[in-house]
Amino acid sequence: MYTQSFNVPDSTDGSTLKVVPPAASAHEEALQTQFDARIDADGKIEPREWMPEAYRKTLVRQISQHAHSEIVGMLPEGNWISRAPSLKRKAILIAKVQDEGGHGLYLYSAAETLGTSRDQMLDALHTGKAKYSSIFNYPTLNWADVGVIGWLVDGAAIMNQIPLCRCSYGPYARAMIRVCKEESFHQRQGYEALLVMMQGTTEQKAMVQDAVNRWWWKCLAMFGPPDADSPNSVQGMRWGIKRISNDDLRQKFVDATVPQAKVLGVTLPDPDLKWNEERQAHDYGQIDWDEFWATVNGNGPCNKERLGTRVKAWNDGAWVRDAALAHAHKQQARQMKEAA
Ligand code: FAQ
Repeated sequence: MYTQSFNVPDSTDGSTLKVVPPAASAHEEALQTQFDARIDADGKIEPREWMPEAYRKTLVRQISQHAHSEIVGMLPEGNWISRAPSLKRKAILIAKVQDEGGHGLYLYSAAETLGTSRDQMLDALHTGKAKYSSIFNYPTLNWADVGVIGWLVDGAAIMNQIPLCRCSYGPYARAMIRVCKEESFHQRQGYEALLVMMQGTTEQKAMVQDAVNRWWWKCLAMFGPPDADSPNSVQGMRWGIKRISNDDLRQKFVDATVPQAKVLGVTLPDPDLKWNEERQAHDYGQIDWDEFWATVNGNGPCNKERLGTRVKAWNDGAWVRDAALAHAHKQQARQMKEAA
């Protein structure tokens, strides 16, 4: 399983050079030098400190996409709360989905420290301008999908997120520590639910295998495009935002998951999956990147449904926001009257 103890060192081949665009004035140049030195020393950048505009924009993009993924990610599993097979599983699932909502809130708060409001970020999500993880645009067809999301989707999410606990932007790094602890628990609960099903009837075992077949390749694609086609990676790594490349994380996920699949008793749906003695890693087959990009660009099986549900939730909640604002205004007016 993945825990906080999973970590790998940064590259030692000199590729961590933090190159940034040229500064506009002598003053800015000095600030830029300070910023570069902090990044090179693996220090943290905090909200009120000077940072290059491109660094700020990259962080808002990544953290807001991450926050959107968490709240859209509540939907596929949320569909099963009313159909959970027992009270115990229902209570666990409610708590898990609620945790994902909480992750969204920490992440929106971290992104707000960069000067973009939550309303702006949500507007970008609702109007289809902002991305969220491709993985949440696929349907959850049977109860085993809930276990497989915990095992594989949360497993992939942790693999990607543990290095983010060392991200150079302080609020994002600190938010990720708690998120990873909770995701690690989610991953274990998904695996445990599947272990139970795999000790059950032939039909239950078939449900687990079917869910694994449908989610495996989508989980590999979650890590993002191959390094050679990843436009944001080089700069993200130079700035200490990203610590490990998309392909390297994908490989670590494959290598960690193969023995888990064996214990569970399922087959990972890839005839090319095999141990490579020379690389000391598993070889695996071709990911369907056309399908990935179609999904990222809004044409996956559930994109419209997911976005529609989020927009409806936002509209339905308008009266709560209005009431909270009206209450805050009343309190402020009362305080001003008392102070006068
Ligand atoms: N889906 O140049 P790169 C979770 C986009 S949380 C959609 O490699 P970057 C918890 C990418 O944004 C899961 N779009 O980009 C949970 C970029 O587009 P842009 C989310 C994707 O930023 C579990 C373009 O492709 N986790 O699961 C995807 O360097 C269970 C080029 O890509 C995070 O967000 C994708 N899969 O690396 C909840 C972690 N991959 O923005 C409920 C933080 C790439 O230029 C239930 N984010 N794209 O228009 C990251 O680590 C990075 O942003 C990556 C992408 C690795 C996702």
